[in-house]
Amino acid sequence: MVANKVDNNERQNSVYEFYNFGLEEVFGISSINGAGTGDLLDLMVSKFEDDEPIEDLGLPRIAVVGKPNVGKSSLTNALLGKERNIVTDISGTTRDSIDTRYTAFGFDMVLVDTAGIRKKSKVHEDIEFYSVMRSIRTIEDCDVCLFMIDGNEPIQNQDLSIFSVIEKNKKGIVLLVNKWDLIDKNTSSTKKYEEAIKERLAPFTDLPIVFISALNKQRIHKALETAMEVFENRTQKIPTSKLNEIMQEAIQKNPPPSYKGKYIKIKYVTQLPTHSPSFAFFCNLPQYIKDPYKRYVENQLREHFNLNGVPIRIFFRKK
Ligand SMILES: Nc1nc2c(ncn2[C@@H]2O[C@H](COP(=O)(O)OP(=O)(O)O)[C@@H](O)[C@H]2O)c(=O)[nH]1
Ligand SMILES: [Mg+2]
Repeated sequence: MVANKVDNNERQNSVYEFYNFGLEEVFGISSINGAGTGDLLDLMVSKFEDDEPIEDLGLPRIAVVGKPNVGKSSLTNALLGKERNIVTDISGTTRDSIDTRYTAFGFDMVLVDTAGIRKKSKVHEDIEFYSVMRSIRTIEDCDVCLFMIDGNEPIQNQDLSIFSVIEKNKKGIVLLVNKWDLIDKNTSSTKKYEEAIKERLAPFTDLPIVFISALNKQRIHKALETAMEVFENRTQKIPTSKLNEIMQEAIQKNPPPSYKGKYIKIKYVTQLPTHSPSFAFFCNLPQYIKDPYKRYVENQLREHFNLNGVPIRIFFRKK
């Protein structure tokens, strides 16, 4: 099927991309370096192609992701109101991510708990390697990630690596700061913590943050509500007329700087028919539009439209 083919190519590309930007750093996998890496990745991708989709009802897929022991399984268990056998402390065991349809309190979604993304100095066995890759696949296969960190500690490099995977895959993000029950609220305000996190997540800081306790079931429904808001933001289609009305004004206020005496004219903008919001700006000399201007355009889009929790793509194309 053609559609499948595209998906698989996308998946393969993102696997390669991920490998390039720091598989080793995140997972400590050094054993697949060197010659034959491409072959191994090909093999791995073809393995994924054999896997059957567990359930495809077209429901929003909300995945709980984060490093080991942040409380992912505790959250899914708290929401589902039952203990399921996915909490594991046994070193070397591997589990698939588990999909559960969640229909309580007016929600209808697939809740996905992932096996932990483990940091290890070396991963020898194939099965462990596949398990690590499944965590990436969990991110690739979902719509919105409940990206969970531990409120007891500053955000870690491993957290940031997971955040990059989500962002690079343009998935919706809700940041969940868990174990908030353990925090002495007198000395640590949410506001301070929020500012500190955003500093580390920059430049992508237009995302909702929910402080929760999976243990005490505090604000766990708020977490899901926020995930659904991000889902809506991510699937919205902005009418071209509205988009142009707003963005032309922003462009007029601050036009792209001319380059070597050449005047750059942005003629119109349209949202592309992609899964996550992408915008194409058509102009005479797209090659002369630099990053600072791209950032300006992105900030303007975020200011005028609700793209909270949604990484976006912006293209400048010749017209
Ligand atoms: N105090 C506190 N402990 C929590 C909370 N959520 C999870 N934990 C504990 O953190 C540990 C790891 O939780 P688990 O759900 O297995 O984490 P996972 O590896 O991300 O799935 C367990 O001992 C949990 O009881 C929370 O909100 N508050
Ligand atoms: Mg778990």
